[in-house]
Order: sequence, then C-alpha cells, then structure tokens
Amino acid sequence: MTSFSFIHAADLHLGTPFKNLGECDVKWRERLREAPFRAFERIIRLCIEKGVDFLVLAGDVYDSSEQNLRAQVRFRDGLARLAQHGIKTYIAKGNHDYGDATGARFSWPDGVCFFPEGQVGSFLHRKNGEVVAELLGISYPDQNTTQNYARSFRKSGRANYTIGVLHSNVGGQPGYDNYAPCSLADLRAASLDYWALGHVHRKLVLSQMDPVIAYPGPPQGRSARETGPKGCFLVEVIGTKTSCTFLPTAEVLRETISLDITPWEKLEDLFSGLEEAIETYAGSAGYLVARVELTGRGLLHKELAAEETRAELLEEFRGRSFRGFRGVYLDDLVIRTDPEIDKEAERRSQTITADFLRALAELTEEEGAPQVAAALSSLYDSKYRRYLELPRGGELSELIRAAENTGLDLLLGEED
Ligand SMILES: [Mn+2]
Repeated sequence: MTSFSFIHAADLHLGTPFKNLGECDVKWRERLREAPFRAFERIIRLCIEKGVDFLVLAGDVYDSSEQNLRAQVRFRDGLARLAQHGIKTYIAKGNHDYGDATGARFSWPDGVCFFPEGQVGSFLHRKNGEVVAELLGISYPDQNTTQNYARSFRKSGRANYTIGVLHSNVGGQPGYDNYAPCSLADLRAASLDYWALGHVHRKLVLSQMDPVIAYPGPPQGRSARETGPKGCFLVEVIGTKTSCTFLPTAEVLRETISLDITPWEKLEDLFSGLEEAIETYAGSAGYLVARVELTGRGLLHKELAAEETRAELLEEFRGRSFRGFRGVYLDDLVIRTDPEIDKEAERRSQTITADFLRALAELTEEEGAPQVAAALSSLYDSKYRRYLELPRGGELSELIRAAENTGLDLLLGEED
C-alpha cells in the first residue's frame, strides 16, 4: 500500500506591512515585518526534514495583490529549495493574492503548480511512477468572489486519494469576509478525502476524518487578534487512513495576557504576576508580542487608574527581559480594574451613589440603548463620522462599565 505525506499551509500573507505597531522600536518593527517570511521558511524546512512528497498552499500567499517584490523573491526562493529536494508545491490563490497581473515577474521552479482561476483544475501527483493522489483546486479570479466553488469539486476516481484545495468561508465563520461561501454539507458531498482550506486565520478542524476538513490558519499571527499557536498541518496518508499533526511555525507569538489584580497589594506583586504569566508561553516561539489586560477589583485599582501610572508601568514592563523568550514586547497595557467597592451595599444605600448605579444599570439594558445612541449621536452624526467607528455591543457595555468606575471613584473617592 502506497503511503505519502504532505504539508498543508495557508494564509502566509508574505509582505504584510504591520500597521498600528504603536511606538515599537525599529528592531521590533523589522522583526515583525520579517516574521511571516521566517514562518514560511520554517514550513520549507519542515517539508524537507519530514521528507514530505508535496506542499499545499490554500490561498493568500501574499498580503496584497500587488505582491511586493521582496515577498515574491522570498517565496520563489523557498519553492526552489523544495524543488531541489524533489518536493512539489500546489497553490490556490485567495482574496489577497487573486489574479496574476504582476505574478509573472519570475519564472517558477519546476514542480510549482498553480490551480486555474475561476474553475476547478486537477493535478495527479505521482510517487515512484504511481499516481498516489489527485489534487483539485481553484484560484480566485478577482478579489470579491461570492460564488460557491465547493459545488464544482467532485472526486473523479483517477487516484485513490483526493485532496480539495480551496480558499473559502465554510459555514459563514464570523469575523471573516464571506468569500467563496459554502457549507460543510457542500464539502462532504464532493466525496473527497481531505479538504485543504484557507481563509480563516486560526487553526480550525471542521471534520476530523472521512473527510478531514481543516483550516491550518496563518503560520504567523499578524495582528493582536491573531493570538495562540500558529502553524501548518503535517498530513500523513497510509492507504486511506489520514493522520494530521499541527506543527508550530510562528516566529513571534501574539498573546493577550489577562491578569486579575484582586490578590495583590503592591505594584511589585503585579510584576511577579506578569513574569509568571509570560513564562507559561515560553517555548512556543522565539519572540512574544503581548497585550496585558488588568482586571479584577482590588487595592491597586486606584493607582492603576491614573494614566501616568499606566504609561510608566508599560515603559517599565518593556524594559524588562523575560525568561524563555529571545525577546518580549508589550504593545499595550489595558486597565479594566474596578475599585474595591461593595457595589451591592452601595445600591442599597439610598444615597446619590445608589441613584447613579441604578441609572447606569438601566443604560446597559435593552431599553437604555436608544438613550445611549441619542447621547452619542452628536459625536457620531458629525462630520467626523467617517473617522469614527461606532462602539459595538461589547465595546459599548465596556464603556459604560468604565464610566461606572470613574463615577464611583469620583463619588466615593477620598479627598486627597
Ligand atoms: Mn488570509
């Protein structure tokens, strides 16, 4: 029985410009800009080390359809290394790298196969002269593909094992554009053995077997939202049995670290708490970019609520080195702490504080929404509207909660 293996990766986004880095210094800027390339090179190394038969890329190789020169050169060099080792690459283009207007500046190494645009194409993969797999795939002809491509995939039976390569939003995954939308049922109906998906920027296995349907997510997180381990799948096929292993590839890990201040009495407790939290991520990647969120109710709240303290703390955190990483950068410090107040007791107190708490509680309820909207309208209906994003559900209640804390601080704060 012939066995073979491949690596499934997607959403490389080579050439990501990394905006919104705050005041991060030149060294970190360069490190982040370089990170997607390093992650891609790790995939190439893994292909060679694991001795896979081919690499499958399910869309968004480049971050932009302009496909900057640096990204193209690094991509081609990586594929050339695979070609030297006799490893083929099968590529479907997605919504970021659609079309090939400028993609033809270089000739591609032998064994690099692009799926055609707008129609499902097929490649037969041979190992020692024998066909071991058929790869079906489609590339985006333009950026906003709303067609259901999944329905055009069908197992032909020309190989014992069929892989579908598609950049698509399966089942309307929230938070992602609804490109080439399809349902899980559409994918199952094609009777393939493995669906190599791209587009969703997190590891997501929609079906464990018969067929395997999976998104590996990007090999490198690109924004503060893309937290957690990032990597690719090593897929090993023996007969009709498929086993899938997630291999981490990120150069820089992105995390949001939430710390509860409740048990802490002094600022130095916060430092040791942060150190401990960061150590739990050690070893997942070389570098860490973390956003720290402080929550909970406690003695430290008052100190933390002052903007100067927040700024100084962030500065102090940034100056520290943390064990287990070659480097840690704290891109933001978010204070969501509450004062040490017994809100229940205050509510019962029949004081102005109780009235204040009641008024705010009403705002967070459904009936309060029009009042909030009316209060915000002068700001959001103004000429600045296009620069401002209206706070959405969660953000709005977060704002109201913060207003409650500020109000309580003002009403109950000791005079000093
Ligand atoms: Mn993408």
